[in-house]
Amino acid sequence: MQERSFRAFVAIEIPDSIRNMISALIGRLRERDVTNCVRWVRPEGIHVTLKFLGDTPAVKERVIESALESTAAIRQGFDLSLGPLGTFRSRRGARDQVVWVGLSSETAQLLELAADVDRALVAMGFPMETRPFTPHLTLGRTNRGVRSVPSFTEDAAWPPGDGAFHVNHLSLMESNLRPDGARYTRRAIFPFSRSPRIERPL
Ligand code: 3AM
Repeated sequence: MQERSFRAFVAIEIPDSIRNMISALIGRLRERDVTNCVRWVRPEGIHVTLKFLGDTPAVKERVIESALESTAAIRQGFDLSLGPLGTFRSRRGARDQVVWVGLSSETAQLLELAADVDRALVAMGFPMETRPFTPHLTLGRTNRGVRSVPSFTEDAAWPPGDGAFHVNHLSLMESNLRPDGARYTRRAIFPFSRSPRIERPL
C-alpha cells in the first residue's frame, strides 16, 4: 500500500565524530541520573531541528523537496561548535524540561538558514514558527510527573575543545514515534551550493 503521510521535520545532521562526543557525554549524564528522571535520546538520532512540519501528506513531498533544494542552493557552508549544556522547558508543560547542548561559532548563519527554511515552508502553507529559534541539540527530556531534576548543566569535560564541525547541507527527516523513543530517518539531502570546503581557488 502506498504511504499516505509521514511525520516530517527539517534538520542539520551532525558528523559521527561529534555524535561520539555527545554519546560519551550522555553516558556520563545518565550515570548521574540515578532516579531515571530523564529519557535520554539515542545518539544516532541527534540533529539540529530547523523546522518541525508534523504529519505531512506524502504527495506534498516533491514540492517540499523542491523548496528546500532552492533554499539550500543559495546558502554557503558554515562552522558550528559544541557549546555549554543547558535546560529549558519543553512545549509539553511547565514541569517538563529538555536537556540540550548549545551551539556556538557561526550561529548567525544558522539563524538565517532557519529563517529561510521557515519562510520557504510558510509559503507552502505550513504554520510560521512563532518561538525564537534557539540553536541546540536535544539530549533528553524529563519524564512526565518528575518534580525535581538534578542539575545536568555541569560536566568537567564539556564543552570539548575539539567540538567544531562544518555544515554544508540540510536534510528532510522523518520521525517515527515508538514506545521506546523516536526513530529518525533521512528522506533527502539538500547540499549548499557554495560550501567553502568544496570551492576551488580561482
Ligand atoms: O530534537 P529536537 O528536540 O530539536 O522536539 C522535536 C524534535 O526536535 C521537534 O521535532 C524534532 C523531531 O521530532 N518537535 C516534535 N513535535 C513538535 C511540535 N509539535 C516539534 N517541534 C515543534 N512543534
